[in-house]
Amino acid sequence: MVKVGVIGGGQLAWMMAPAAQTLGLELWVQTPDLSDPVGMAIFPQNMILAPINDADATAILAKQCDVVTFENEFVDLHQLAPLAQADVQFYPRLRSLQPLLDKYHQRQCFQQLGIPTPAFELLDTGRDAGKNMPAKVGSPNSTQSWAESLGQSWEPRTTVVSFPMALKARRHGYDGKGTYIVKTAAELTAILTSQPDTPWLIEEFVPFERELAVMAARSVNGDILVYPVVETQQEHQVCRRVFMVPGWDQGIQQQVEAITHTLLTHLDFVGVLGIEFFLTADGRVLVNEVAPRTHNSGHHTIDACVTSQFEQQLRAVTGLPLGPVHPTCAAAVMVNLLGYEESEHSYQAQRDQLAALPQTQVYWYGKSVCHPGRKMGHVTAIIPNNINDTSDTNVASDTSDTNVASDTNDHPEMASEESEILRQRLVAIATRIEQIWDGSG
Ligand code: AIR
Repeated sequence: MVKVGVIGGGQLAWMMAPAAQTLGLELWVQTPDLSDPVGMAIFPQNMILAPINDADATAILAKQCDVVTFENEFVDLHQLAPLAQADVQFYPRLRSLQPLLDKYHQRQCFQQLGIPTPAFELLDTGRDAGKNMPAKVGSPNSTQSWAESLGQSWEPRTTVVSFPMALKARRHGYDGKGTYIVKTAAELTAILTSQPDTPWLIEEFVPFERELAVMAARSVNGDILVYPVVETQQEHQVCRRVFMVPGWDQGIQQQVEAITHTLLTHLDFVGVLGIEFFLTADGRVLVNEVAPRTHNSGHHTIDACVTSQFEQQLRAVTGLPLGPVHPTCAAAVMVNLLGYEESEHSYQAQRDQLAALPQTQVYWYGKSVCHPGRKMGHVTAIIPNNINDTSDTNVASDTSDTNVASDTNDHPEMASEESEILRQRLVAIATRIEQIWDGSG
């Protein structure tokens, strides 16, 4: 039996477990805690309990496995390099990950490849390279603290990026952590002061029409498959909803496909990769970020596409042929169950109510603690291929007077009226799911 090691044991690893079973693979996972989500799906003896960036633990994991893959970016490539030299097979390869783990390096990579991306630069606060504190911090001659001087006089040192801007931690940012939309020098100062050791990147704020995403996979022999383009909606920089609706304008589809092929081929990537895009009012597609792993923008593929992103990842890294990526339904929506309070509740009543909705699957990650914005689970609802089957209409009509009304703007990027109707049905379903989850109805 082929054994696959996964570095990381969160929800993404957890959702790989059923796919591993389908493919007859054995899963091993390196994760800090027995109670991490993957612990619900694999035997404790298949868990190496250690921090994600502990390369000694990865060596132990690798000894058990034929191939090692990833479910997050929090690894230390320098530490892993000797393992790769000693013939541990990492997929994606470490050299494919190298340009992607640091958001500044990602942007440079896009630029070199001619892939459109927002203007960006390093945040130059006059510090020594690689450090975030300015050279003069604590200097006895200085009457102002660094933060004060920054707040009063800070200006970007080049003209590339100005306020409003996106401020991003170069590494370890995810699910809204480490990303801020900053409008003033005072806001910037407050953030930098609270996180003095973080290296930052700043980017032009793009007034996008919509955010799009795509999942794609590349096999060991270089085959590439691209899943249908989805629309994503974020709240406080955390993904909240993902819509899979057919009928995107052909020009958009082509730009997305071209970017995806360029990137996967250039990186000699093996595995699944997620790309997030901004769609501008004039129909241009800019790459926002790339995740070299399965991604929240692909959770719907479990219920709405022939091959889930999790099965695809395992197929790619074990040298199996990629599975078909086309939809099995007319349209789908994925809604994240984002924590809205500090608690240790299991939210059983809400989960039961969500599970009773038609054409709906609930995924609960089993996290013991809930924090605001934390991804506790997700729900996927589909509209079946027979779109006249309106068994979800009771949901739609329940909510017709709420958020739906605020989301009826024209949607010119959609090729047909039918697509727009499907999207509106999904918006109604998503609204109902959110009302049940956080009691906002
Ligand atoms: N993850 C990794 N990068 C981005 C995300 N969302 C997933 C992985 C990781 C988990 O989120 O599955 O293990 C961590 O979630 P949390 O809630 O513990 O921070």
